[in-house]
This record gives sequence, C-alpha cells and structure tokens, in this order.
Amino acid sequence: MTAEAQTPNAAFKPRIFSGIQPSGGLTLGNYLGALKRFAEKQDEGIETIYCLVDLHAITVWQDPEALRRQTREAAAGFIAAGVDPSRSILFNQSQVGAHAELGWLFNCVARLGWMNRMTQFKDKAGKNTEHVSLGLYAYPSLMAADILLYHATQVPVGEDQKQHVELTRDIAAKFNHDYKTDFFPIPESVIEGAATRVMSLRDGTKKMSKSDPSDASRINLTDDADAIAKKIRKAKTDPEPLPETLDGLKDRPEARNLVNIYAALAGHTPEQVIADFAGAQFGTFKPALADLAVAKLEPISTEMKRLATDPAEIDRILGEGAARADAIARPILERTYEIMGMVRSR
Ligand code: AQP
Repeated sequence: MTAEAQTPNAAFKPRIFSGIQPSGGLTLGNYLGALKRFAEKQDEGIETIYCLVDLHAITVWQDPEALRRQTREAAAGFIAAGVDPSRSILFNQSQVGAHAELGWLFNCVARLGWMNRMTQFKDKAGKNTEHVSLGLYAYPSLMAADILLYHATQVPVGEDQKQHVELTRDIAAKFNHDYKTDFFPIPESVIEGAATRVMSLRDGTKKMSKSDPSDASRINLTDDADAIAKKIRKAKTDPEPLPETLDGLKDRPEARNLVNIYAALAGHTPEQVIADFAGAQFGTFKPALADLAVAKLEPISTEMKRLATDPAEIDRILGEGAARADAIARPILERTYEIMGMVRSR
C-alpha cells in the first residue's frame, strides 16, 4: 500500500518525535544517527518530543535493575548531547500509558504480511523465530503508536529505522482509509548527515549496535579518551591508503565507515575528508580520527558522569516530561477510541 497518495500533512502542526531504546549503553551510532540531530532539531522552531522507549527495550529480556540504570544513563546521554528538557519534551515511554493503548489499537490495523517483511525482526530473531517474544514481532506497530500518538510529522532516525517509519505511514494511511477520516498525519523519516548508518568497528558490513557482544565493535558514549583511541586504533581496515576520490571507497566498507564517522564528527562532507586525507595511510588517519572523536565525545561522557550523580533529578525530569507528553497524547488517544467506536463514558 502506498502512503504517498494520502492526505498531505499541511493540516497538522509540524512536530518531531523520535526515541531510543534503553537496552544498553548509548553508542556512537546512536549519537551520530539520532542524538546529535535531536539536539540540532531544537533550533528549527518545531516542537520536539524525545522518548526513552523502555517498552521496546523489554521485547528482549532486560534485567530490571539494569533497565532502570540504563534508562537513567540514556536520559543523561540525551541531556549531555544537547537535548534540553526545557526546550524538548524528554520522558520514558512506560510513564505515558497511552503508548501501549494505541499500540494495541494499531495491532488491529497492521497486517501480518507487513510485519513479516520487517528486516529488523528477521535480523534480531535470526533462526530463533519460535522462541522470541511476541512483543519483538509487534514492535513496529508500537513504534507507529509512539509517533502517531503525538501527530508527529517528522521522525529523525538512522537509516536502519527507515522501514519502520514506512510501516508507520502505512498504518496511518490504512487507519484513515478504513475509518474514512484524515485524523492521522503521514509522517516522514528524516535521515540526514554523513553517518546515517555507522558500522561496527570490527565488521564494516554490520551496524554498530549497543547489543553487539563485542565491546570493541562500538564506541560507547561513556568510553574515556583512552578507550576511544584504542578502539579506533584497533578498528578493522584494509592495507590500502585512502583514495583520491570517494568512488575509491566503494568496495572498502571499513574505510568508508571511518571516513563517514570523521565527516559526521567534524561537520564536513565525506568528500571534504577524502580531499584532506587523499593518499594518507591509516597510521595517519586513525590518530587524527581518534583526536577528533575524543574532542567531541569526551565532554559528553564527562557531563553524563556528572548527571549520573543525581538520579533523583533525572527521574524528576523524566516525570515532568511524561506529564507534558501525556497532555498531548491523551486527547489524541481518546479521539482514536471514539473514531473506532468505543463507548467512552467516564
Ligand atoms: N549504527 C547506527 N548508525 C546510525 N544510527 C543508528 N541508530 C542506532 N544504531 C545506529 C539510531 O539510533 C536510534 C535509536 O536506535 P535504538 O537504540 O532504539 O534501536 P536500534 O536501532 O535497534 O539500536 P541498537 O544500538 O542496534 O540497539 P539494540 O542493540 O538494542 O538493538 C534510531 O534512530 C537508530 O536509527
């Protein structure tokens, strides 16, 4: 089903929504693909709503104490990366019950055939589809609820989430069609920057991920300067020097990944990076990248450590954000129930 033919979003106030799972420590991939841009979006004059999607995190078993710690740590990561709780709404998903309620309603709108095409489910379930949770399978309809609960029109994400935003568009379009309404906007994914898919430092064909068993595969936002430099020094590469043009990186995924990371951290294009480092060996490029990464990431990890000393303040921020989010979400959920024919009498 194509969503393009549906109602344009002109009738909706522009609004940004995005989220990150507190299913582990935040990585450089989360930072460049999401967090850094979440902070930049605050300057565009559009309302920004950011969520720690703890209900998504539990689609894979989480130790309760670890989940609490990771949620607070991720909230500190958002703030340290520049998400300002007075300019954005920042909260954790489970504190706004409307997410789970709309997620159920959308389970009844989404089609099994659509879910069967989701590559993230296939990647995460692997050959184990009989034993993963039902929640992991239904994940994309809860994600559609996260976005549409706020009538969000824009969703900044990394490349890996594009398919889920497309499914959100399909759910919104089917709901509007089935109930002869134009109640939900058709949101757009916003995938921008030089590093929309940061790859593992050990394998340039695999996404950098917080749940990769190898810590050497990723840079964590809590890593100190030594750890960052060591991981970059040991990052898998090939024996060739950097080429004269970007075309020369076509079949060199690890080299391309490091160039993209450099570009995204420096705020340059990959073309500019290649122009600056054409012909350089990794023995020259890697230390330059490590210096840049430390300069950009160390202030974030220092601020995260400072914020972590006051978990009560983090909880206060998340609670206040949840109350503000709920005030937007509740009327949208109530109207959805009415459109679907539920009696609402209390
Ligand atoms: N490697 C990446 N490159 C660019 N963007 C990335 N994102 C994640 N990894 C990269 C973006 O970060 C946001 C939040 O993602 P998430 O944590 O909710 O889920 P995920 O994509 O499943 O991330 P992980 O790290 O791989 O988590 P686990 O290991 O728990 O599954 C999204 O915008 C995503 O695009």
